[in-house]
Amino acid sequence: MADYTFYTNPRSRGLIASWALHEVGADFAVVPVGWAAKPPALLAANPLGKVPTLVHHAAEGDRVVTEAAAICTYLAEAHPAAGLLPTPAESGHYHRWLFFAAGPLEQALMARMLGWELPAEREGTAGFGNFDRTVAVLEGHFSQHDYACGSRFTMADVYLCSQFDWGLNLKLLPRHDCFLGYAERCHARAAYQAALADDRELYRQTREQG
Ligand SMILES: N[C@@H](CCC(=O)N[C@@H](CS)C(=O)NCC(=O)O)C(=O)O
Repeated sequence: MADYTFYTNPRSRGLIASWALHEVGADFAVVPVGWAAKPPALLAANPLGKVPTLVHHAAEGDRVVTEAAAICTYLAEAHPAAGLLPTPAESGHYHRWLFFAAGPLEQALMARMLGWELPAEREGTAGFGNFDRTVAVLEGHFSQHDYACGSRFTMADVYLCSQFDWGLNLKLLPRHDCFLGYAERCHARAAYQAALADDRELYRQTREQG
């Protein structure tokens, strides 16, 4: 049995976990998930039935990890030799941008995508405050730094860049040079290319099967 069982679907947030799995060189088995009939084992592990869902078959028993950002950090910690954890000096940036991507950035992008209008008087309550300010914060960082932690790629970039990809592909985020340059640097990673190839192959297979 592989070390990890990975429930995924092509063209979904599953690509984030796949990228992370490739980054750490994990031994994993893919279980493709059809939306209409989800595998009972997925629903037992994650009653929301969401992908990505990862089951780590650890020596002392199975560990379920859900939420793409959590899967990324779990894998970086489980495979420290991959070198994707932050140094103490990078730790502030690492945690800040990971949580920013999973919280304010995802909320801001989702609100924009679904056309949810946030009344100005509720900006103090909403975690992202305001779409334009959220984008400006990111532009401030990436106009000065190549990666989330500064000059070095870490696991935070797998998640943050994936959120950028979503925002850029759906034309939700402005195509600032610093955003495009960041995405290009991250996409040059062999692990990203491997995950993308897997995703395309899975898409081809699932389409063939109807
Ligand atoms: N908070 C979760 C969201 C996962 C999620 O919504 N995944 C979507 C695909 S991108 C899904 O599984 N949708 C199928 C469904 O809800 O039935 C994460 O960050 O991993």
